Amino acid sequence: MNCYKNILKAVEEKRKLFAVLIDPEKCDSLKLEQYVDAINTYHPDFVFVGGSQMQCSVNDAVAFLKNRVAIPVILFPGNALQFSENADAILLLSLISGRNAEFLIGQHVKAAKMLKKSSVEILPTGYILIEGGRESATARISKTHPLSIEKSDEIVSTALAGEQLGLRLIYLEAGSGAKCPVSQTIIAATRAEINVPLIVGGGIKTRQEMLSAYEAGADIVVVGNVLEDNPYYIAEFLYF
Ligand code: 1GP
Repeated sequence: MNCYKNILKAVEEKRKLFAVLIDPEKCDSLKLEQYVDAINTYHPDFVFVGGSQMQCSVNDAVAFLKNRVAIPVILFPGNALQFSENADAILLLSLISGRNAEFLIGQHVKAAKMLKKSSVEILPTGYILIEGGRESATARISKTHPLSIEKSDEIVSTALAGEQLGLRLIYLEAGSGAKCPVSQTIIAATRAEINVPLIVGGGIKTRQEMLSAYEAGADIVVVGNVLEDNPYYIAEFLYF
């Protein structure tokens, strides 16, 4: 399976994609079973696994999921230690909205040799943190400031620079549990300038918010927080 090719194919066919984000730190085995059941019932396109806590271990959760779901399991790592050989792919996130070298390239240097040896598909991703109405774990841990929603030009230029550097996906992130998801204006302005697939996440709680993101030009919408209490809430997004 080649995840990137499948994403490009979906974009070409104008098929919107949906990813469920699971933070293993916030799940016991019963909750993971519920996620599996909900995923196998409502068929999202991907499951992303990761958390922003440094000590978060993803290996067990990835192995558990790989044995039970047919969709790609993609790592969404908070740092270089969050790796599992069992995953199908890894979003190799460079936090291009920030100026903390550790999250721009430092963690990547630490992981580079391990990634080269592994068969996990690498998805180089420009990760852009945008104000979401409250301080996000990403901002706190990376010690970077999110880009201001008042400066959509800066957000667009950051995305464009990421694409020019060769990053193959751009991720507009309002932060997990954001009060306000990334606005349609910002998504549309970014979409108008870049050609690579666009991921949008952070604070998306309703089907309407998901549809707004798609309408503005998101190719992949990511939802995590709102499913944590009840994974079957996936139906809100995928049961038509
Ligand atoms: C966070 O973009 C993801 O990194 C998803 O955000 O948890 O708010 O859905 P939520």
